Amino acid sequence: MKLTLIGGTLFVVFTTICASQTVAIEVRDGWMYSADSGMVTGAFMTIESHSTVPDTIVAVRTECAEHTEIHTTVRNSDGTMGMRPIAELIIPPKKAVVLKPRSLHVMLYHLRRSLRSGDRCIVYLTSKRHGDLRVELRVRR
Ligand SMILES: [Cu+2]
Repeated sequence: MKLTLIGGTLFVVFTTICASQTVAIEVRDGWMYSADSGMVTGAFMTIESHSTVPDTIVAVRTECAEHTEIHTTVRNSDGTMGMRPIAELIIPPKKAVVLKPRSLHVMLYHLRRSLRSGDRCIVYLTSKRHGDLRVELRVRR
């Protein structure tokens, strides 16, 4: 009886630790614009930290596209908007970083297949602290 109780307590402690690790960085609301095979498109999502320490996204990869980059949107000296790649995306502790049109986004180059509204594409963000984070992108028009 005593052993069962200890076992139960250990189990609860163990699952609590695991649960808190899996939600340290939560990625949600992933979506991307539809595009034809071979084309370029943008992907968006919310990356929320439940952690007390900063984390950094250092890479993005997907089987949907041959090449991916994290982009930020900038205003050019002539007033037009442009974008440029960033090597790392910092996720501050207890904050949400929102990737959205005309702001931060993931650029998918040379799609391996046409992606239409309703399709799905899986993307992996590589976090310095938590390894690969899986994100399901819903394709929208
Ligand atoms: Cu871009």
